[in-house]
Amino acid sequence: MEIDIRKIVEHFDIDGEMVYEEPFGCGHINDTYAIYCKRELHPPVRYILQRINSEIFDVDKLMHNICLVTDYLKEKIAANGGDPLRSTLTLVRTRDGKSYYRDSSGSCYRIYLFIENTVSYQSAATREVLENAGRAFGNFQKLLFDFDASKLYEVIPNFHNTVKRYEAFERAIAEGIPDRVKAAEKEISFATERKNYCDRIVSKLGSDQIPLRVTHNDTKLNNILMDPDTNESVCIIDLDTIMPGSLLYDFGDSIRFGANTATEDETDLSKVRFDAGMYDAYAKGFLSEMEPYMTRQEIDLLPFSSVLMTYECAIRFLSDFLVGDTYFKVDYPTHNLDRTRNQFKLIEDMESYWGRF
Ligand code: ADP
Ligand code: GN1
Ligand code: MG
Repeated sequence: MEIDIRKIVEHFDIDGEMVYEEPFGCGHINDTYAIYCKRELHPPVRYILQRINSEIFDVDKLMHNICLVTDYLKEKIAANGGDPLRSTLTLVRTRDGKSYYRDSSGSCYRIYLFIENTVSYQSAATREVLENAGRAFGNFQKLLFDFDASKLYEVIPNFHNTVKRYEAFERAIAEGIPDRVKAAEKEISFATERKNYCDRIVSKLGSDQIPLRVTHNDTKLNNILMDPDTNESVCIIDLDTIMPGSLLYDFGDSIRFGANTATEDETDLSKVRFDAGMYDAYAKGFLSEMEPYMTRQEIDLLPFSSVLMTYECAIRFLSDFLVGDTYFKVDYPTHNLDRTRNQFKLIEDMESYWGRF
């Protein structure tokens, strides 16, 4: 579908006149563009425009959550002496004061201020980066510690409910494309052998042992913008999945991505390894912020959460491969199967380091 970006941008209260746009970033869900604008008497300015994936999100609920959370974070950041325009996302309103614009075809768009002089890493960086990422996500949890979780919609119900994810995987095997089911026999067996992992966290969620908290739920390294000179975290982005959940989801998902020696898309599996030093670095940063607030069980489950979140992501990639790639963006027909193999290699490595759980 051809999108007239200029027409969309006209609906927003931006500073300046749009000159051109370019596709931006490597997300699997939304379409992201950098928008370049010229201004009189001031240097040019960029914005981030996103077409929100309304196939998977209820956009009203999603934007409700993002507005509440960013407003709350801005107050806290300012009270702590930080810069609320750089340390969290800032939405640019539409000319009629809304947080997003819906066009006549039903597509939904939002604009954020572009946070300049930052990078987002696509794969394991250095231990220093991982420690800083851990501190950033720990701090994010801490800032949201008193936020009333009941104000947030569960924007994708059961997002990290691994038991439900497994049920969806079983449906994908039963109803998937027969050739694909056959091609993925080995991977299906790998997943089925570990079915007993699925309920270990979700069955205790909401108890004293694993309290329900406000969590980010998509804590990939590329969802943090970092200062390229100091490697300090600047801003946590991609707030689409903020909702009630377990801190273990956030921790484990960061390890899945950040302690992999290769990217999630690497097909040469000899390059895909679990780096325990990266794990330690991330854990050190995360615990430096959050340990006093965590329960014993949460601390004990940190290694397992890394395996579980890798497993859950892998069965989501695998299910999507089986049904014909309807959820994650893919570049070629076996992309989701390759991602699955990559994640399973990582699990094998984690299991040989920690033992089977
Ligand atoms: P997705 O949900 O598709 O992953 P993201 O919100 O994570 O979309 O955005 C995709 C990429 O765009 C990010 O990884 C980051 O590189 C870049 N990005 C997003 N928001 C901003 C921002 N406000 N300033 C600068 N870069 C951003
Ligand atoms: C998606 O939006 P993005 O690319 O940051 C997905 C995550 C997966 C991740 C795997 C809303 O994240 O849950 O872990 O891909 N987000 C959604 O790379 O499904
Ligand atoms: Mg993202």
